[in-house]
Amino acid sequence: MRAAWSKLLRQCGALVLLGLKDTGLHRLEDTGLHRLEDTGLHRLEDNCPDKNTVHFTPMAIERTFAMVKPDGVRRGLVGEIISRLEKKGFKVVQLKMLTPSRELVEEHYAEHKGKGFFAGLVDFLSGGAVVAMELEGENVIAEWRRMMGATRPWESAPGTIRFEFATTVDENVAHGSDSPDSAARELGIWFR
Ligand code: RTP
Ligand code: MG
Repeated sequence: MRAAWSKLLRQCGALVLLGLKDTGLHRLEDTGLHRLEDTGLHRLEDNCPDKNTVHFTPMAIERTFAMVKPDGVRRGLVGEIISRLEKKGFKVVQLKMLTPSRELVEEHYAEHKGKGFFAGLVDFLSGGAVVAMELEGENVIAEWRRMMGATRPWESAPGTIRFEFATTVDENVAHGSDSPDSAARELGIWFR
């Protein structure tokens, strides 16, 4: 906390202290809270736009559904992928290995029903063991998608999972929910 304060003061100067009083937060020591996290406010904005107010971004602790697809399991990438998640600071709160039924995969990918690649996608996903996970962390829905990289591996950014470990769109190693609604829906399907 002190480090964050002094970094902010270095960046924004003493005027920030006036702004702090205006927020009612004043000095953190006076509140009996010792960590920024305890306030429910997190991440000091770096830009200090008006020099009179301290801007906070509220924490967004989310949960999402993640999966290592059959190609990832077959190729022994489960440890690598979980390791990346843990090093990033995300928590694996539920995990199971299973070979999903066609029905489960069809429900999971319901939005793609009718598309040309749907049958092949269902064959592939139900054709081997997968590792299904519930993840928790700050902005984990979008961040896990960013860690995976673009759907088509050749469009994914260097360093992402799909860039590092995949070459085809059909077998792209990992899955992540694409929105809060998808995360709730998919967690309900896989961990009901
Ligand atoms: P995922 O759901 O598996 O995390 O992948 P995503 O959101 O990045 O991509 P999405 O559009 O949801 O597509 C689901 C999976 O379908 C396969 N796909 N094939 N041949 C094609 O044009 C095509 N488009 C999509 C991919 O395996 C993709 O991950
Ligand atoms: Mg998707």
